[in-house]
Amino acid sequence: NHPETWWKDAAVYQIYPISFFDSNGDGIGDLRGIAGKLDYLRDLGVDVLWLSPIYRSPQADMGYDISDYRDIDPRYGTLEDYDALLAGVHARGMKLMMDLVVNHTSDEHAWFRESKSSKTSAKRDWYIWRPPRYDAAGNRQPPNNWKAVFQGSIWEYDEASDEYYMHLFLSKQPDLNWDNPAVRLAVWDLMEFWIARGCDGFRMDVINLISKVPGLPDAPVTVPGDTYQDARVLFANGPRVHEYLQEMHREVLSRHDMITVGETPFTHDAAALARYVLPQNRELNMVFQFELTDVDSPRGSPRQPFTYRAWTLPEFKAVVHRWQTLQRAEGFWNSIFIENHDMGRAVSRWGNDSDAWRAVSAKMLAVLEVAQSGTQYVFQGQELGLRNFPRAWDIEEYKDVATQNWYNEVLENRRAETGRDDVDMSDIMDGLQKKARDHGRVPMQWNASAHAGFTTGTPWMRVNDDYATWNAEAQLADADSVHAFWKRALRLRKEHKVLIYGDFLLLAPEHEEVFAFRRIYGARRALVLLNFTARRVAFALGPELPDDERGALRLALGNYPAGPAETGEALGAEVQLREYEARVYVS
Ligand code: ISL
Ligand code: CA
Repeated sequence: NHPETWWKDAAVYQIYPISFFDSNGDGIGDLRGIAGKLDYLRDLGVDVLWLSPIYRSPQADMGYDISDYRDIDPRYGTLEDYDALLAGVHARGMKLMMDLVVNHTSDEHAWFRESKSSKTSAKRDWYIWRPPRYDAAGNRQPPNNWKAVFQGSIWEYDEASDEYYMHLFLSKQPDLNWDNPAVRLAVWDLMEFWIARGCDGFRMDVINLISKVPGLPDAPVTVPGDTYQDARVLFANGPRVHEYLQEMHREVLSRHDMITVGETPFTHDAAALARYVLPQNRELNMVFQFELTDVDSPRGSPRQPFTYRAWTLPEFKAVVHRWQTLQRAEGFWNSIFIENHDMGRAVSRWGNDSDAWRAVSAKMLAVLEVAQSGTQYVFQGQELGLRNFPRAWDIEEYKDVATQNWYNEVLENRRAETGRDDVDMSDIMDGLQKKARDHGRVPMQWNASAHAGFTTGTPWMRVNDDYATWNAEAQLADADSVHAFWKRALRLRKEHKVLIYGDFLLLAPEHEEVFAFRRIYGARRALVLLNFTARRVAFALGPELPDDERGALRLALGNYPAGPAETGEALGAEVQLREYEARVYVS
């Protein structure tokens, strides 16, 4: 049921181009900068690079607002630089995925300009236009009450035509109308453009939002009094999304051997998300589901971005378990990730980023990742155990429009409620310090020189304060570093296919300190023990572990330097786990 395939074995490394490496001193990472770091990536054990968007863009949302799908943004380079980068990637036996952002374009895209130009324009129906509604008092209102992901209404009024257009994100990101077949053809065509240039796969931005519910009914009122309401249940997994992805598969993907992953936020419905992936449906290889990285988010409506909720290990384990065992018999395939450019750093959320425990807990989280079944994703800097920037940083240091809009909305509301200017925003700053998208977007920490060696100029965003001691150069010189550990962990995964393909069996689901699980692949076995606390824990291995299996298991990886990893020590009935200790046993 699980034929081994290159894209299942692959370790994918996500590059956030603006912050990876600046080759020309303008403070902005670029394609030549990436090309200069390919040996670093290959040495780490990376098979596939995924580049966040590099297309021409006004950068209202860091390139997730594309004004020309067939060109490189000048700040990143040229099409020639792209070809040279791709050649360098392929020469090292690696592959390259592009970010396909086609739920929406920029409002500066030629398609939208034409659509907006008049109600009778040939491309009017390429976007989602609706007339106003009028309330009882005769005031003009948006067509429905949906709240945009980045706050405010999803509708922007166009004076000239007296209509509104839909944007689930910023008003500078109008949604394409996928119900129009001409739009779909245009998307297939731009995919072929990049495939012809040699790209090997696509990560598809918010692909579960492309089909809108007919009639665009109002969302249920979850916060009485609020003008705009949380509409996630209405905009995720719309009625025709599978029809469209099957068409994409038929028209484009089936003709090429590619890696595809759909980003599917705003729902945790596992059965609904499995439909995108099950091989018989002929859609995508896998999706990014966010149930796990939402474990520390408030439940229910309204959506509260960047708000931290204390989580427990049993609930975290239950989510991992659900996805690891989801419809495996039918061929479901997972993507394994715990960081990306839209969230805080893993060590600061799920580990312990204090100086004492940062390295060891970052390694423990590396084990959590490589020991799960699925395609492995590593976000830039995760291999160094980079952590969130400090609470002391001012709101001005946060560059993300989602952060700014959230902060400003709360600020205005509090000012209106209290009638004062100097309202307390410390709780919002606490949430941002934990969860803002900005933490994944600070410049990469290459060495101890000025600006972490990221640029010789002035970086577009402030570099995290700890770069002098915490950087790639220092870690490459240290056999015990987080980087060295990730390299070993990625290699171990390749050597023991049980880690990639094996069945997943959760042990001690209610244990509040230790995450323990078994893996089984044919005759091969693995046992994984992770102590999620800064305490020593004695963990009893119960009767779930058969005696012959216990006898065959040998320690293959551990995150304590002089630990039993080197001794090949066999398993006792009780294991003494040190603070944040992680162990992988294999047979
Ligand atoms: O970042 C989030 C919280 O503020 C997510 O809800 C995010 O908006 C969602 O995962 C969709 O993300 C993707 O599409 C966005 C873009 O801003 C993100 O960077 C991208 O990953 C719109 O294109
Ligand atoms: Ca540059």
